[in-house]
Amino acid sequence: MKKNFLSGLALALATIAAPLMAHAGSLDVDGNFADWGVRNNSSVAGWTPNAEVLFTVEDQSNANGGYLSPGWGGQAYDAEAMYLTWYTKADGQTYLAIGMITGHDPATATTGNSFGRGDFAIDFGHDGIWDFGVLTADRSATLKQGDVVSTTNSNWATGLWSAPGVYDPENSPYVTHVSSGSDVGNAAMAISGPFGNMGILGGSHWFYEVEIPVVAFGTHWQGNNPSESFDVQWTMLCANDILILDPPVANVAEPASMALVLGALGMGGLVRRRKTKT
Ligand SMILES: [Ca+2]
Ligand SMILES: [Ca+2]
Ligand SMILES: [Ca+2]
Ligand SMILES: [Ca+2]
Repeated sequence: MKKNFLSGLALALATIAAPLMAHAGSLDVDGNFADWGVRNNSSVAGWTPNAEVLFTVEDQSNANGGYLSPGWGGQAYDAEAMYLTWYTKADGQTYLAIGMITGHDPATATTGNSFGRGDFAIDFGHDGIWDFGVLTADRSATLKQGDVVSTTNSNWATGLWSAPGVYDPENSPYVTHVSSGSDVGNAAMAISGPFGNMGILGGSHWFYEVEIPVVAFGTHWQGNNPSESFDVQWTMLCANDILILDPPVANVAEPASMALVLGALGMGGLVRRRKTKT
């Protein structure tokens, strides 16, 4: 009897765990995107990740005079694709994972007419205020690569453009890298070496892979799922090209899945009880 109940409970727990993990199996932060389902196989389909991953693709090239929006630079400044998922690990901690592919060499120095890599920016609540930065490079004596930094917009440097095609660094609204703010956590981060065969437009590409413990987001993230909508942005220090991913919270499958699972669990309990009677 007791054994039957325990094996039934284990089965039910496995059923509950399955949809959470299926929504987003945990990833290896190793700079390799195979675990996201992305492939560099010289096809358009290669950009498309596993079904549960939210993503945006904006692959451009040196065509159109290298115009990217809001600036220029062709493949060398092309922000190409962003991927997003979140998952809860066995230790109960939930993580937000970001993947990003760009034609911008992470080793690009900021000097003269060249501009280095920027930070990931997160705006919870869609209010135009960038609440967190995830640093892709050391920005000060205390704010280092991998730090999650609580910010307001005044903590951010901005790019060269005030609007698409309008060179006006004094009035740029496009945030690029964190200059100051409060260190509130540590993300795991890996940046790949160069690779080819991504999509059909050619060029070299690099992959950024980031995993952020959501406890760093404080009240902006409660439990296993985000408690409000948010944007994730990445660009380089000139903001020649900008990727923004806006994951609609309505897309989050967990509440519906959990309802189904809990329903199934209830039914499982009924079946178990009937079996016990007979
Ligand atoms: Ca990986
Ligand atoms: Ca490209
Ligand atoms: Ca682009
Ligand atoms: Ca905000």
